[in-house]
Amino acid sequence: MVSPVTDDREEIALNEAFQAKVDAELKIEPKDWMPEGYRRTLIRQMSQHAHSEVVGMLPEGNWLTRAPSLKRKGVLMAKIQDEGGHGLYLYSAAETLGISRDEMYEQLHTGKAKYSSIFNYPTLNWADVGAIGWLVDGAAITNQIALCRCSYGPYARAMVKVCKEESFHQRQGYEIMMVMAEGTKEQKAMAQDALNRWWWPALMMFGPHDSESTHSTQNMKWKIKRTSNDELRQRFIDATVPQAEYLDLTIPDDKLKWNEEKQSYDWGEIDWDEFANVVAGNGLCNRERLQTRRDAHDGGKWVRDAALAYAEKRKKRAAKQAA
Ligand code: FAQ
Repeated sequence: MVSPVTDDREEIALNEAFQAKVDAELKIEPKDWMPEGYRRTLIRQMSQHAHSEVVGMLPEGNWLTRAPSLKRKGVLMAKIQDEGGHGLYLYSAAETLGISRDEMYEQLHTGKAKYSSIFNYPTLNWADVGAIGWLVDGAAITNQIALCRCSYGPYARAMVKVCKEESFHQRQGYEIMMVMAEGTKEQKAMAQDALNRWWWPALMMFGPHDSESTHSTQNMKWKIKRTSNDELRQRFIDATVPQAEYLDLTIPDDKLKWNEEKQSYDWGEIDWDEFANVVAGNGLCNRERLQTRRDAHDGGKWVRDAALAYAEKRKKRAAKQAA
């Protein structure tokens, strides 16, 4: 029998070897040994990310029947399908860590798992679809480019494909904003209104300040996170302000100012009470979003049952032919 002392030493050696591998920029793969905390935090983050992609289809889905032209409708449909696809890669990647898709769905549908706060805001006018592409996909890419270098192989590889698609999404959003900002006075006012409502929630996507972040220190050490919440948020602001200027739209932050010394923008403060409230489930659309997801899951049960019955039938037929 192995004594507890030997067990402890073995555990320490395994942890050291794991950290050395991470430090050497080698990828961790599903069958490799990994600390339990690494597995758990990855399941948490990747499943939250997958849920965000899937729930993220809903605010834009609201505009599919009212897109202003057939071309816009086709583009929007393709974008929303891409987001669904991102959710599927991420659920598959998370399954490699030993959690089932049913468990992840259960966590989402019972409100146990989080998803990004941003998707609990309503889409009130067509310019909101532009603002989502421009700002929400823009913020998502800023975060996800860093995740392409995440230490966990399946997550990092999924992010490469996701980023390529998100960059198309960002451009189509910006193009909608450009057309509206150059349009009639009313269209420009709609674009400004959308920017006013989406700016601060987009900044909240990067999570709490570094000093308040629960997972950052350990997850930076494990190279799951490569860049901190605050650094990414600043990177996004610095890239986005000139884009707003080009549109001749005003960012709703009277403290926003170029800082020559820092070579980046100073800006105001996020309303952290609003953030906490939305994350706690009390945002404008939290209940509606979750109910829509639950209804979609229940409504799709017959499709899953039929697919399983068909797979079973094929398996039996193949076994009979082989016999
Ligand atoms: N909303 O310790 P940290 C997209 C939670 S995809 C809700 O700093 P961490 C594509 C956090 O989970 C957008 N909860 O956490 C698209 C933690 O709670 P927990 C989603 C938030 O993980 C576009 C607690 O606060 N992207 O947009 C939020 O180190 C258009 C403490 O925070 C990803 O998920 C928030 N905003 O850093 C689709 C990227 N922020 O779990 C459709 C992957 C923080 O202990 C249309 N995720 N929390 O209960 C990440 O990079 C990280 O998880 C962060 C948070 C940066 C989001």
